[in-house]
Amino acid sequence: MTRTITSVIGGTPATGAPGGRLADRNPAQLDDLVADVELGDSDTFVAACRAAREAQLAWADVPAPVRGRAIAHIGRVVEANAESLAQLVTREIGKPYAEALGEVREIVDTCDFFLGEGRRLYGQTVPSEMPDKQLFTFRNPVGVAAIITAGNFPVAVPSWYLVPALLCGNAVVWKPADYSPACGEALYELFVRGGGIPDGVLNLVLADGEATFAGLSQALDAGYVDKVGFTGSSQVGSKIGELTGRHLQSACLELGGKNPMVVTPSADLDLAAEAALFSGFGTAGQRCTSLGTVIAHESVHDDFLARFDKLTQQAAVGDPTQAVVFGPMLDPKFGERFEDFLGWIQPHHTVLGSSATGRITAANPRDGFVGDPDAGVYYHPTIVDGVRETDEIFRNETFGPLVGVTTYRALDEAIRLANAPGYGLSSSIYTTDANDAFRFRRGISAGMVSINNSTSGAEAHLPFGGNGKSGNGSRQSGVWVLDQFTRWQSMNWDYSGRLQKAQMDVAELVPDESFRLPG
Ligand code: UN1
Repeated sequence: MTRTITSVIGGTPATGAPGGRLADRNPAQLDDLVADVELGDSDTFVAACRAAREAQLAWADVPAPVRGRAIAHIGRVVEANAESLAQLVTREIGKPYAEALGEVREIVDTCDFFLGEGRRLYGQTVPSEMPDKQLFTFRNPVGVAAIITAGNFPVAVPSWYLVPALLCGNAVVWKPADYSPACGEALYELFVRGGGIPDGVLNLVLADGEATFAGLSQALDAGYVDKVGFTGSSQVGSKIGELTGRHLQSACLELGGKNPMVVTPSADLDLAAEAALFSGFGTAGQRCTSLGTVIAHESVHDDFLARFDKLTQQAAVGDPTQAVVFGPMLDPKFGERFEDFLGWIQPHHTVLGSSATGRITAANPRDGFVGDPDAGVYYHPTIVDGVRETDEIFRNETFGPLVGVTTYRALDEAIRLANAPGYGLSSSIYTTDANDAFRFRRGISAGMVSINNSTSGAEAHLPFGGNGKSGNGSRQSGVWVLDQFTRWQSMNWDYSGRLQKAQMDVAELVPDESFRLPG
């Protein structure tokens, strides 16, 4: 069944396809047309921001506990639609169904966390330095939030923005990835209908990256946007940071990663290999938290690699509706780019993990492939051993099923290697030595650290985000994201009936500085 989907501005579909039409295909079965998409252009984006601006003040006047109830309703309606939403995620971006269900769960978890925040959105009462005066703090909504998200988590990661942004009283313009528009439309419907969100408070824009950037720039110039949230590549993230910086705004940026896993001599190697398989190849290596490089102590390198290779060779790859470790690339364009990354493999590398490298086809088969490889865009899992610090493969994110492996001698060297690519999203260490664990935590530049767990699988109520090329230090999830979608306002109230001047009219108790206890 193919549906036509469009942007929605102020509750009204924006038809006419000013940005052209797009055939949204199932990457596991390219002849399956998921949706016929009418794309918007930069004007569509601006119009959506204007509609959000018009709706925002009335939404901010809805009491926060009532907004919290809307979030509660959204959580329940997502739960009631979990299977169909997960099926759509699998169909549109090829995420294996079990994982897609987990992704839907992450929306529900996020709603469960924030529904109570509506009754809690605390400010403080603070003592004044003067009598008959009281100080207060309030959290105010920022205003209009423009949210631009990737399609590797087409519904969970957007919910990390939309849920707290709406809860805090902001109006939102959401632009999902151009390869996950159907998931975008479904989530939009669940939020608006399931939450009873008024027209204009949440707007959906389906557009390509260029039109979005131009529209965002115009909307910022027009003063329609107060906050930008972006999940995607470091390259586009830095352009968005530059643009918002010119408007004296700081965007919430969640960017790429080159996430390291250190395997120490005391590690449980079976556990480490299982984690490397899950975080290296789950979602075909297309999570921002995917494992980039294993940094194994030289004494356990061979043993670890043998186990990791065996698990990878045996892993079920293929049709994402079946029980597989990973399915196709999110979209054919990621397959094309992955071919470039495979070009970084050098003669000094040893390649393991599959019966071949490159695209899986009938002519370039993967042993045990589940389904018909020629129907979709599938790639062999690729382990590249012997990577060096100067290699492109070591230094850059390789969005796709590729994991590098290198060695170290002393933990300080492992930490240095782990930080060297300059990202800083997620990281992991396998050890049973508490000193190693804490030294690693202290030395690693990443925003997230796993001890005896993979680099993926962050829970929805801990701060999520990175440093360096992975982001500008903004954090999503839990109470920490409230600082992205509210601004602190301080208020002082003087009821003394006088002008009491701060710092000047302050009483002082006089100490006897010469006092000493009797010797
Ligand atoms: C992402 O890839 O953008 O920790 C987010 C994880 C998931 C979220 C990843 N819960 O892997």
